[in-house]
Amino acid sequence: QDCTFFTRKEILRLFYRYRDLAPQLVPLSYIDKPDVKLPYELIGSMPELKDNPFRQRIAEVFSEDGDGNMTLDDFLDMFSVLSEMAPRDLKAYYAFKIYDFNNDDYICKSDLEKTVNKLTRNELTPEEVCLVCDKVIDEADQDNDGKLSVEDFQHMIIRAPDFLSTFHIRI
Ligand SMILES: [Ca+2]
Ligand SMILES: [Ca+2]
Repeated sequence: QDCTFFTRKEILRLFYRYRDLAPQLVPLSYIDKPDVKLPYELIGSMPELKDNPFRQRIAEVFSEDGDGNMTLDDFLDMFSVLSEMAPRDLKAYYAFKIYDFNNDDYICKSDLEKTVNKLTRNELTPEEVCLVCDKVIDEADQDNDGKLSVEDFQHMIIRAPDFLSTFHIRI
C-alpha cells in the first residue's frame, strides 16, 4: 500500500468519506475485513474527482479489479498518491499508468492524443493535437522507438510539468 503519507486522523476522515458514499454497503468496522467495493459511479461523482477529465482512468488504475470499482484500500491508495504530500516520482509513476490507456507499459502516440485531448478539454483541433504529440514524442523519446517508456516519460515531465497538474487533489 502507498498510503503512508496520511496521519491516522486523515485516514479516518477518508474512511468516513468512503462510507458516506454508500452507508448501506460499508460497515463501520473493518475488523472482519469485509469484502466491500463501491461502484465507479459513486467514486467518480465525488467533488474531488467529478471535474477531473481523467477520473475514470484514475479509478481504473487504482482499483484492484481494473474496472474502477474500489475497495477501501484502493480508495486510500488513490487519495494518497493524489495528495500534495505524495512524492513527485510516485505521482509520475501513476500518471504514466493513467496515460497508458491500453495498459501496454508504453505511451504511444494514440495514448498521448487521448491524454492531450483530455488535458486541454478538447479545445485543440485534431491537427493541433497531432502536432503537440509529435513534438512531445520527438523531445522525450530517448531511444527513438516512437513511443514513451517510463524512463522517457520521466524526461518528458521535467520539460512539461503540466502533465502532472491534474494529479493533485486537496482533501
Ligand atoms: Ca500504451
Ligand atoms: Ca522510447
